[in-house]
Amino acid sequence: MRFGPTILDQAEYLASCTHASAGITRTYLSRAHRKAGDFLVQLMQDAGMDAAYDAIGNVVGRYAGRDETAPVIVTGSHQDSVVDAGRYDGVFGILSPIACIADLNRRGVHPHNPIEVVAFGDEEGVRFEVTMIGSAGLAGSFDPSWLDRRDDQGTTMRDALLEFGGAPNEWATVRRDPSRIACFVESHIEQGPVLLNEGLPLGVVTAIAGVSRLRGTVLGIAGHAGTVPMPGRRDALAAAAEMALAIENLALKNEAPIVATVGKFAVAGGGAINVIPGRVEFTVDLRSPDDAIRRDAVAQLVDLCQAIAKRRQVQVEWQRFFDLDAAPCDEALQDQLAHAIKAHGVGVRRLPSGAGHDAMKFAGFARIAMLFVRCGNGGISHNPLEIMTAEDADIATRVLLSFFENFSSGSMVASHAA
Ligand code: HGY
Ligand code: MN
Ligand code: MN
Repeated sequence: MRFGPTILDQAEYLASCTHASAGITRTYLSRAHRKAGDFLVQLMQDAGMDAAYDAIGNVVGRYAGRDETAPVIVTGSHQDSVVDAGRYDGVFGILSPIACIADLNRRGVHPHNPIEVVAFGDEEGVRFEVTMIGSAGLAGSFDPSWLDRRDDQGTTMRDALLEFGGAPNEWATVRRDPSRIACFVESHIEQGPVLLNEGLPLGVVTAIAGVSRLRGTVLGIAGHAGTVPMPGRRDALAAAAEMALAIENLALKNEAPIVATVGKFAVAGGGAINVIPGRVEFTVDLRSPDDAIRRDAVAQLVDLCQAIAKRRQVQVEWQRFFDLDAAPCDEALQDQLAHAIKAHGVGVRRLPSGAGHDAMKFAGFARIAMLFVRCGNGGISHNPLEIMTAEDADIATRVLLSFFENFSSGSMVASHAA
């Protein structure tokens, strides 16, 4: 195997770039980000790329094309992780293209188009609760008001960037000219069981599900746990818990393809064993490949929670802080990936992505494509049990390399499409 074992070793090193006492947690602009970023800058330079951090903490490596005036193939994924993460989410989509470039460089080969590999500083949104900051920077949707957002220590993104060595006031310099981008292509572990169940190492993504994220705040009346009679309590936690179950039920019972998750749930101030909770905050992440269905489900969710609040004589307020439409992948690019997969003797499987990815940020800005790679352990991800094999890392990298070497900015000739 040319690539697989080395990539897994590199992923192992990146797993050591963590700021958690146990497990893998690497958030945007942390020291762990810096350690991982410095490693990736070196890896890109060793692969023959010009590499450096950009103003907002992305690591960008560029490999010259035979025609330096040709539009750039941009590829990459995110270096940051969720809390207590797996090893490969995001990271594989950085290491695999670097391995491709290193191979081209070793052979003295330059594809027609220049290639840029990007390690996006933030995609998961753990630190500042805004996601895909890095890819938003390149794709022109970075919102400078994010620089005033604070993490749970009260540090603003602006100050964190300055401390990291970034240049917050130069955020606009990161934006690409869309006419100079040939495509954005991202390799990523599937984070689901489809390829595993069908015995396939690779898949071509057809579209990425749209997502809505909201924060609900339930306001009841705090009270003495021992003296307030049960009837008539304005228990914010009990109300919020009923809302969380109603949200789960909405997604479960809906024929339409919807997934909904209450991922964060907290009593304001942490709560106390002998106090009836007066204020509870929780988050909702709702997704669907169909934007109209997603929007309708969010409206239903708000109504359901309002009815629960009314019956329990509490209030519920919503802050909608993230909305991203479903992102279709370019058909011609899908065909080019499918062709490369077929050329390596692997069955072609096209499938949607339930997980969000940096590629979504480029939808409407550039043509996008994604290559999925099989996950083991039932497809589990956002979990330390996330695994992939060296064989799958290897075939995915060989297919991506073939995509780069045969890239055509036009559409594939139909007979070639798999
Ligand atoms: O949430 C997602 O789908 C991605 O992992 N950030
Ligand atoms: Mn993720
Ligand atoms: Mn990811």
